[in-house]
Amino acid sequence: MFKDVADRLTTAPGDFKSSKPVKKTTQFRQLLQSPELEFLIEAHNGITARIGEEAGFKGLWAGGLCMSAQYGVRDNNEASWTQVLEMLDFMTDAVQIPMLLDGDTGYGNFNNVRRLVKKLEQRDVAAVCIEDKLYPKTNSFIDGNKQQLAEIDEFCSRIKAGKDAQTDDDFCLITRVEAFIAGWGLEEALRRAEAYHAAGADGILIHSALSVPSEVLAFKKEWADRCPVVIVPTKYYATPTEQLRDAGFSIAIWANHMLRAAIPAMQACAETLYREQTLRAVEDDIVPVKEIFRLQGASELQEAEERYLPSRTDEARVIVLAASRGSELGELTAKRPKTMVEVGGRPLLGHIMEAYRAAGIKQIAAVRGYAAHTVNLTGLDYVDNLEYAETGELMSLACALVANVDDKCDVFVSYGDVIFKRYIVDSLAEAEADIAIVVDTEWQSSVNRGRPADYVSCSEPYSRNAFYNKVLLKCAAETLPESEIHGEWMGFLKVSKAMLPEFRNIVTDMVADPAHRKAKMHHLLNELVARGHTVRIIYTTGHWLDVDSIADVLAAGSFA
Ligand code: SPV
Ligand code: MG
Repeated sequence: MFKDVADRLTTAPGDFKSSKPVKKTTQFRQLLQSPELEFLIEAHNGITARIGEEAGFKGLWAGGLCMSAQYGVRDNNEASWTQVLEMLDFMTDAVQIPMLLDGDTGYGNFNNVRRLVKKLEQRDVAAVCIEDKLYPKTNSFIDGNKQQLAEIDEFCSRIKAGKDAQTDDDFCLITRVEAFIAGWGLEEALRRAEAYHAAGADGILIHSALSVPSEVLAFKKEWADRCPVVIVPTKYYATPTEQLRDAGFSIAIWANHMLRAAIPAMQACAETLYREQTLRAVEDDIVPVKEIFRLQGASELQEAEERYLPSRTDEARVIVLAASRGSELGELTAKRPKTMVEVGGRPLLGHIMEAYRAAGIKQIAAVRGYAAHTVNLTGLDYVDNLEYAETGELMSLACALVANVDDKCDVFVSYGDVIFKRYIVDSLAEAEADIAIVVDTEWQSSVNRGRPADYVSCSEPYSRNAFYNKVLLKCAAETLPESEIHGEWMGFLKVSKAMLPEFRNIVTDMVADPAHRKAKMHHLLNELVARGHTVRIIYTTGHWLDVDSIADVLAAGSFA
């Protein structure tokens, strides 16, 4: 029967899809009733639970001593039982193996025990151990002989109430006999164990503070196999495990060893760092950060993100046309191109990069020209248009398309002097079209201010139905009769990966013609339409800003 438990699936923490092959309560009952000596390792939080499971343990002991110690308080019920429950939640979530809670005295009388059992079942805790002392208890290794034991009848009422409260037949209630700890001897220990067994306990934990196993061995000899007997060999640690095995104990609990192992490691690290004031002094003695990530199950989350998040990271890349100086900004662009002019403490190009990243697109290439060496933000790829002084935007686009012939993802194009909100990218990304552009319906303000802009005429003006009707571009120009204008193009263009090879051919074709060396992007749009391609219009309103003047730079600060 035990093989089933050993063969259980172990899964990464945070793995929501994993099924639970064997209920934790059933796993624990199998451990308790196994003819072999089984072992539980102490755990006091999610990560120690995970480490214990990874080491191969088939079960965990959520010990009161270490749980309270990790909170920095004493093992005297200073941590409330609900604070313990909260931690148990993290621990059971982190592992597939069962956990036995050290439930101290049951945190009160019979009524507290039945509520405890109910809550433990809800939290997937497989079993609880309660000890025959009074609330608030104290640790068994502190002044044991001053410890007051519970009345047998009263303690039995806690056991009965706990057993009656469980809804899962496999949930186990272990009772801990503290007679040796309190100095009452073997006879009292046996008398109590008998009463607890009769009250319904699934097992007896017989505890001893001696450095030799004489008390627990004597108990086991008399008790024989009336029910499984659990031990905590903390003080009689030198006892050969064979001796415990031969005596027929059911489970040995290594009750505080994770915390005790961690303490000297943490002390050494803290003392060294305090003294040396450099991380080099400890780096070789500690795990890399990625080991923490591994134990947390970070890779599972990354996989889930790929499954669930609408990430366009691998599906799109961006070309930012950023070669021109922008001489209209005067002194501001004497030593750097417009794309590197700072607004809100960061260059325009930095804002553009952030907006695309916020939309999940991380592959961004900027086409540099004027003062190329000053365009040096980290995290971007760069392509240089060496002829920037004699050519137009279309040549910059051609440079980028030729430099990257990987057509595995859609391409977004935008201008290096236009900042925008992520919403613009999202609406373009969602457009189901081989070629799409974003058009602002508030074109009138550009006309009124007499600013240069790319106006577009479309198959229909903006309306509530425009989205469903698939509006297409008719033409784009810097000047159009107002009666024909339906919007202003801000330079945002998306080309699908399917369309990309042909799109590249059209662009390279155009720039090969000397007449097109200074061509701008709207020339390309018209060429696409002339060649029979449909350019889908995505109408939006606002959420972007074109930096063409000093006044724009100031406005951009507040926009950003
Ligand atoms: C614990 O680990 O909290 C125990 C075992 O109850 S002992 O500390 O030995 O009492
Ligand atoms: Mg305890």
